[in-house]
Amino acid sequence: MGKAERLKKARPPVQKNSYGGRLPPGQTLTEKFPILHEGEVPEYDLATWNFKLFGEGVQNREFTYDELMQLPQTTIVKDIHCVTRWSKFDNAFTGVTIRDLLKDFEVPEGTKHVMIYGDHDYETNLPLEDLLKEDILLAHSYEGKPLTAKHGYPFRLIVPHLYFWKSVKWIRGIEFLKEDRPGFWERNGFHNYGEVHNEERFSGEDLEIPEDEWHKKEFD
Ligand SMILES: Nc1nc2c(c(=O)[nH]1)N[C@H]1C(S)=C(S)[C@@H](COP(=O)(O)O)O[C@H]1N2
Ligand SMILES: [Mo]
Repeated sequence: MGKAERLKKARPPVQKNSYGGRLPPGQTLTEKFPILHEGEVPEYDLATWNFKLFGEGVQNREFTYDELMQLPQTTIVKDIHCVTRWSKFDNAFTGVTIRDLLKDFEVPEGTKHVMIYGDHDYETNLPLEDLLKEDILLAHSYEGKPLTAKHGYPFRLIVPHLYFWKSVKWIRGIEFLKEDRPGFWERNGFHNYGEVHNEERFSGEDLEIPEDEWHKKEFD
């Protein structure tokens, strides 16, 4: 059974408090930081690590780790929401906003979507408009300390308004697309967009169920 199928079968947690609507429907608040991903945690040599912007009609750009660290630095404090039903309030992430990253970059005319790539072979799609919101961050630090390997060191994306599967860990590049294409979870039963307050969890038939499957998993 796939992950989307398992999540659909799980029981919803009792929702006692929505914190004035701040906690999206069907979510449970946690103070821990669960760790979820497919595959192995990558190891890197920062001297050879790189980050790429590419796509049809794009003047490809490549950044080294040092080049990214020299760009303007921003800290955002945001709530995060995982489709497996945990939410965590007030997370401080520091890094480079996508707006700053793309300041001297020409997005080709007609680009409507992007694919975000992370190791190992993870990908997720976003509308370009969402990528360009002011709080979308290429983050290197969490609560003032470098991201741990399991949370995405050296860089991860943070997309606060969508479920956390869109926040690619170990990010390596962004592809600019004229036409939308589903990413990994989007091909495996998850919603194409994933807005948290609308509960856009699954594709296809209407969602039920939550699961707090993260309880069985790792966290820190
Ligand atoms: N490269 C990569 N990024 C990923 C994933 C993954 O499997 N690989 N999983 C996603 C999912 S489903 C979630 S919920 C979050 C979890 O981030 P965390 O482990 O820091 O809580 O990472 C997202 N980013
Ligand atoms: Mo997830």
